[in-house]
Amino acid sequence: MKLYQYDHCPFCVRADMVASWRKVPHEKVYLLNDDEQAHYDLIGAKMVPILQFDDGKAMGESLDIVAELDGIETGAPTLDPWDEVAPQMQALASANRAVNCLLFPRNVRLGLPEFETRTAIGYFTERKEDIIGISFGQALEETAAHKAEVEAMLAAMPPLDLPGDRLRMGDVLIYPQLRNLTMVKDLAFPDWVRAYVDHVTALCGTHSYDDRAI
Ligand SMILES: N[C@@H](CCC(=O)N[C@@H](CS)C(=O)NCC(=O)O)C(=O)O
Repeated sequence: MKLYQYDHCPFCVRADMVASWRKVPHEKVYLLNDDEQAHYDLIGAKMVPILQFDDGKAMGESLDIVAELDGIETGAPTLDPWDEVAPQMQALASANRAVNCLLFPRNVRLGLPEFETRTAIGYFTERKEDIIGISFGQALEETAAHKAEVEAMLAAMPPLDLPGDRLRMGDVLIYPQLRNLTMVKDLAFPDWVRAYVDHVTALCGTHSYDDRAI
């Protein structure tokens, strides 16, 4: 089984964390962000994550992939179905543009495998600058303002309990977005967010970006 993904993609992290936590034998494959053909050849769309079975068939959509991975008999427990993270998801959505202004320009500066080529960086930059309506340079210059908005949003976010050693559906939904905020150097996380990200990172064998935050 192969799991095609981008390192920075929160939807991909959903699939990746479940595959790893449930010990599903798989190979992680990082596609170049501008390799449209590779994506189309697999699922007929420019989208990751993609799960490819050993017979060559492939599927997209992170939550469908999570359900598929959760259904595979591995001897490991299945996901805890608890998924009550709507307040936290809504909080993140309310600061969506500020989050994007922080993350998009950093995505291409962290040495991630999907941005190994100049053309991949150019492809992503053009599309994401269109979404935020300003250049990556300007977004970086405005870091202090975007950080302040995101920090205020995080400070007001209702805390989550740690999952213990059984991963919950709610963690699959919220962790990838919180983890990506570790790309932002010295972003002030409430203590519970920091503890939560560190706990789930260890539980799933994923990684944060603390060592290379910008
Ligand atoms: N509904 C999809 C959304 C996946 C998605 O938006 N993936 C992004 C990467 S974060 C993507 O592939 N975008 C197309 C692109 O980067 O060109 C899912 O849950 O899998």
